[in-house]
Amino acid sequence: MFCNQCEQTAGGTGCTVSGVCGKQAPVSDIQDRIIYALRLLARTALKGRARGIVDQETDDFTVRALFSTLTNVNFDQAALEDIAHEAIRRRKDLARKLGCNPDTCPAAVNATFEALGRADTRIDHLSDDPNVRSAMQLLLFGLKGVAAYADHAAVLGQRDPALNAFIYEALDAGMPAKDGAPDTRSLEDWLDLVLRCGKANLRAMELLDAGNTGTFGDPVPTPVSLGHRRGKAILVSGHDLEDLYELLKQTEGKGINVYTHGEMLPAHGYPKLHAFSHLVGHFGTAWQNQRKELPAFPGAVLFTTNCIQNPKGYDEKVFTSGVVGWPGLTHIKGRDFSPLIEKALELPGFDEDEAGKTVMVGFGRRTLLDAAPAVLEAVKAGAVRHIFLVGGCDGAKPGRNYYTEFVEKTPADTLVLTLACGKFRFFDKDLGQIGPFPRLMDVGQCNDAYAAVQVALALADALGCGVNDLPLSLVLSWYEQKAVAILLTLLALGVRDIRLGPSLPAFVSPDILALLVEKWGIRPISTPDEDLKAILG
Ligand code: SF4
Ligand code: SF3
Repeated sequence: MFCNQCEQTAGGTGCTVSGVCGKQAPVSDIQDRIIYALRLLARTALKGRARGIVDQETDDFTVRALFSTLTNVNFDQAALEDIAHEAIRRRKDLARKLGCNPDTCPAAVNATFEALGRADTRIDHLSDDPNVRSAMQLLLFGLKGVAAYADHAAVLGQRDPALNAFIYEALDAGMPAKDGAPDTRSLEDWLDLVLRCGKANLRAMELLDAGNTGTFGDPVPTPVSLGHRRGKAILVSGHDLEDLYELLKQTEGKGINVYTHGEMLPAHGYPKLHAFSHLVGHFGTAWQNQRKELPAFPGAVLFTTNCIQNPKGYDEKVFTSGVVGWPGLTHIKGRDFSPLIEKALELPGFDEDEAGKTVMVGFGRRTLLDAAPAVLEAVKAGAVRHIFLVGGCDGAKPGRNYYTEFVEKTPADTLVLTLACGKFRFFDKDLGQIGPFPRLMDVGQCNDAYAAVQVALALADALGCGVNDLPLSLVLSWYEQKAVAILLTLLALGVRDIRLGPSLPAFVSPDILALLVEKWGIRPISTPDEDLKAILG
């Protein structure tokens, strides 16, 4: 195996024996085969599109399949093999629709599971040129992030065939050879695709924003209890609001309280979800603490998306849904949560109420855009000196205390917007207020980077300046491939001077890094004091 797609990759270069995340070599290899099968499928799908054949089910399958290879999503070899077989089957079906024999025509050759196994699909073998290889990996990993958001959006009925066409184009570009001919793309061509991937991600996040707000309402500032209530309990982790909604409906009147975990915290801010009186609070912190925190949860647990870790020791109460998989766990199909509900009723639940702290969520796109004129006034009057966006993924490696310390040290005349699971380092801190605004505002999940972008664009518009001229600094933490996609979006929008940590991606070559520094002013985080001084002067 070789996998270097996330921030905790072994030795800062690549996992080769087994993944630091717990991914074993056979699972890594089958994920490589899936990517290769999707590249083949993409080529056939593009041929179909050129003839006006657009197959929405295959579009949906492709993003779901890509999502299944994202870090901490699916560790179940059998489930992944099914996905590879489905990619082969779908390619053959498309070839048939193109009017050719799927066993011989160029639109379907190599269409067997064994042929996939014979192909050299390792990501580190993509090119002999380290810079091209780096750009190809930036593209593939960014694409996985796009696929995750596109999958969530599709679940909520939001799709854009042009987005799927780009996903096919980018997958197809990564084929070792184009129908036998060597690839002639230059590094510039690859970098162009990389930036287009950033734009595609903006579209995917826009679709997801429309899906989430259109289905569950615009988030509004909402207090969330970190305590618990006496009674049976279910904990819901991941990003899939539709799963949470269906579960809330199915648990209504059953005497079960539902708690959010990890990236599900912002769900409380959505009116249609908040309306369920048995959605009572939030339990635990970020994904990397689940093995310490989940054993103490006295109910059943559902993972709707990343990040799942080995649930050894408490696996009998853990369930998966959507693209998530762990061998041996019960996987919920068709959103029938009966097995999860039965398990929750069997388990003891909490035996007493505990008030706990309260945190605020719900500073989503609409709320922030409505507040933008007042924020501008506060900036002009000098009450708000600077706005920081401190967000991104959390992770297990040391060095992430930087973000806690950074937020703690931000001066009292600055605002801190945050999003994604990196916020669990500081989400329960009381930073006080500036006028009507809490100094710390939770914008939402990682995909709500879309909201932050919209607010920044609106502020720049109102001030008649560019986003880079705003008193706004981005201090980001990355871990998995959705963060790669968001970073590419910011680069595609021309956002400069992003601080990135806790370490730089292993798949960025020194030359590409030099380009990122020269053209976008990207810099690694240093210390909170030094960075704050550099930003605020
Ligand atoms: Fe290693 Fe990360 Fe790949 Fe897991 S996802 S195998 S930790 S690089
Ligand atoms: Fe976190 Fe896994 Fe990235 Fe949506 S839950 S952000 S790491």
